[in-house]
Amino acid sequence: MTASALPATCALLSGDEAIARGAFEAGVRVAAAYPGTPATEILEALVGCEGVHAEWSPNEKVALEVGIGASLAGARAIVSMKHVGLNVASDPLMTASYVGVRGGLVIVTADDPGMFSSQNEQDNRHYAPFAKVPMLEPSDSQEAKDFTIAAFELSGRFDTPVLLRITTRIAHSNSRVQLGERVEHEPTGFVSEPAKTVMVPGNARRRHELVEARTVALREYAETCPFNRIEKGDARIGIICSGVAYQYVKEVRPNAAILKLGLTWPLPKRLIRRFAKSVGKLYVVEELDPYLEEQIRAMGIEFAHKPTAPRTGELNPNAVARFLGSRKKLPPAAEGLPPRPPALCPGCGHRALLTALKRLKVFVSGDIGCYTLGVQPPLQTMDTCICMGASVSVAHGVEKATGRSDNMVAVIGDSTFVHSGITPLIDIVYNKGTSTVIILDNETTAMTGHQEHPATGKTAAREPTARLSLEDLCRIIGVPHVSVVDPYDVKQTQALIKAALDRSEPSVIIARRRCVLLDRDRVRHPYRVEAERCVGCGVCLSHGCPALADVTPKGKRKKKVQILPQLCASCGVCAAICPSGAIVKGGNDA
Ligand SMILES: Cc1ncc(C[n+]2csc(CCOP(=O)(O)OP(=O)(O)O)c2C)c(N)n1
Repeated sequence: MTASALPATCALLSGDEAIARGAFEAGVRVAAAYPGTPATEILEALVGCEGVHAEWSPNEKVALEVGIGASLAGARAIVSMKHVGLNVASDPLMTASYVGVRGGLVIVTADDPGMFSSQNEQDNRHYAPFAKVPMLEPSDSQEAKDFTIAAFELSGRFDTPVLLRITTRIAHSNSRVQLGERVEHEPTGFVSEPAKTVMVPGNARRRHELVEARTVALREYAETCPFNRIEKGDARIGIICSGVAYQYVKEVRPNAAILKLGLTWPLPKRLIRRFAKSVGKLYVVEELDPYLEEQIRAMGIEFAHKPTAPRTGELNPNAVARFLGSRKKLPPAAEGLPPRPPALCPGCGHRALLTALKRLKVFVSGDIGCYTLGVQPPLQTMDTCICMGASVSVAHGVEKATGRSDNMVAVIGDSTFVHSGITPLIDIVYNKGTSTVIILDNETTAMTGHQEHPATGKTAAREPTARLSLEDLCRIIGVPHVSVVDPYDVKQTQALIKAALDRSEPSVIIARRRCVLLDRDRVRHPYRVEAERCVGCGVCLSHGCPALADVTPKGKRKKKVQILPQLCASCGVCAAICPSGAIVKGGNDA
């Protein structure tokens, strides 16, 4: 069914959009997030909704604290982030569990099995028992909306933040959703109640007891929660599942008896026992960790399968069929498509900067953003990448271990710097480090789809606001050498980096070049190769620009390069690095 054929009360929504819709209908007042695939679209869908303040916070910890504040003022609040974002927000999460809520607080964690765009594939279901907060897991967009509304109700009823856990497939798959009206929830206003909201040990001890009592109440609720349901079927096989795994099970074993869990913490133990007793062979199908499996085994229930389900990567119907011993072979989702690894765009300022670093032959303490693609050939200029902000502190650690900072730079994007690069820079200055930090300022959060951040001077709604000056910030931190350079000027960039590396004081270089995708309408003057001057050295290919095609005839050593005018962004970086001056502006060499 196409979107246009849907009745007016229905819409074809992605899981992310459905969560946003659910929050809207539930009367949410405050939505805060930091971008991160696959959660980004939740906040984006809430921007501009009447009655909702939707903001990009500088990072996930701040976003959650904003949500806590809003909830304590009696408003409903939603906070969304990708799985690793919850690590950043885990400090407030653990204590928010003690404090509870006044409005209602829903925290969306969007996990990324298969790591389509993440640095790890941690299974955030573990956060629910860890923080002792209830967790709901929708299996499609309708449930994403319904569970969001239910999450707000649970939050208020049990005085707890509620975790709504989705995965990439749920976040980005579209399905039909029945729409409802918004129900307003007027904020009550903030009232002082230190025993609930000031977590000094004396208060926290009492609140911890309440958390334990809440867990007992939630366990009881889980037994009758309408989102945990048995689907009767051929009882020779019984399958326990949740989230996207439910969809795969339905595809592979449509007639099996199923226990579909929507509330996956705490688990409905009596319901699980009842189901286990009622079926022949019992299976649990889940993605990533044996989260359900271990809890159910701990209840003394055995499964027909050994613990051999794939523990890495994304599930799919064929993997589930194999696991359940089904001979059913389903067509793979995509067959025969050529692999298309992500690449830096032609004209990307990051490539220019990384080219300068490659020529200087320095180690690069890397970070997370488009520039991480510098790890791929032919650039291969990235030596570490751990988590957001780590480039700066890792470089400092290397310096303190080796006594050298002249052979390594830290590179970090503007959004990532604001997210978590500022404190490690303070650390360098405070602890007498001498590292060189390069902020790759493309004036946006490009990797996740061009979201605004404090240094772009625009809010989530693209309204003008105070613009954080990165250079002023670095100076005020106490960095003695702060400079700004256009990375397209490869020579000057190289000279600045060289000077910074030679110094025995910390330096920050801001390599500022607006993301090319933000300026698609810019007039371009494509470059071309002058065949007479080209010596065929292939140096121009070493920076990996997709606009440069290697058209060397088979068997020839001398390189022949062609610049594709339709791709050339006229940044001039290839011309700058060409040792024979064979690349010139103007025209088409095709
Ligand atoms: C804790 C955490 N939150 C969010 C993300 C998702 N993410 C990856 S890179 C990035 C920011 C990229 O922006 P920037 O640093 O400006 O670099 P650019 O992509 O623009 O080059 C984000 C939000 C993440 N990997 N980890």
